[in-house]
Amino acid sequence: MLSLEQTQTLAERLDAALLNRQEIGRLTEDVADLSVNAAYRVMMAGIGLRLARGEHIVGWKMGLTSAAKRQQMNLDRAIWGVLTDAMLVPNDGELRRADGVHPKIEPEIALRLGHALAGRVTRAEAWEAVDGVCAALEVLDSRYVGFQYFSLPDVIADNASSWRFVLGPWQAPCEIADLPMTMAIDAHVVQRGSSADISGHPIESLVQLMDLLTDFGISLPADSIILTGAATLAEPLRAGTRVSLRVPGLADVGVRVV
Ligand code: OOG
Ligand code: MG
Repeated sequence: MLSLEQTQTLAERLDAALLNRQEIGRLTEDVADLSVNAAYRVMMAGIGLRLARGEHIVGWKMGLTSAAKRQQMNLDRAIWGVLTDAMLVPNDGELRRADGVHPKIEPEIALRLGHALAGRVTRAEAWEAVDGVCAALEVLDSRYVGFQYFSLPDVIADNASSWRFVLGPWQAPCEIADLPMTMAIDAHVVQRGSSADISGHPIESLVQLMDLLTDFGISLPADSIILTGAATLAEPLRAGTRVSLRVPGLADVGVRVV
């Protein structure tokens, strides 16, 4: 088992990589037996460092909720990470490519909670708690060399590769079971998927998140934002482009990369 001191040291290593935009070797190169649970503790210690710098937790992300992404990363399970206010880019705002190392962008659906949620929930209970939905873009940027981590503990400790996110305008909960999702870079469609590719249904990602968080005694306050996971593979982010996501029934979301 990882001591508190070791947990903190690994979190600081990842945090320094984030701040200095410097790739580092995988944690499991040093700690071969890093477990999934220990990796989540490293992640939370890293979030603690950000909170100490004045950031606030605004939500949670689910990752690897699509079969295509699990296959691409050769990992078999959905994972969660934390979203802070410093990671939020305004809709159609500017994102500096040079602030990242090797960022990639992916199309998602976001949910917002109207009231707090604690413990395991059914799909119906999860949906009842949702008071807003929107199209969203997540920008990933692994802290590991070449965006290669190969193992669940490595990517979990690295806050599930999360870096930035963009939300479309919130709207009242509507049918989101099987919406086409089209991501474009400038005028070129680069990824097409369906909201059904997200855990079968995006609300299932929230059910899974509550399941996973129960093990850590974490509950979600009202107003929490949930990124439910990508519907397709991610695309490299290039300066001088605009990335947009169209989901019929939801308002468009976009970001300008400079
Ligand atoms: C892990 C994060 C995956 C998603 O939406 O599936 C993720 C990664 O791809 O590095 O955010
Ligand atoms: Mg994602």
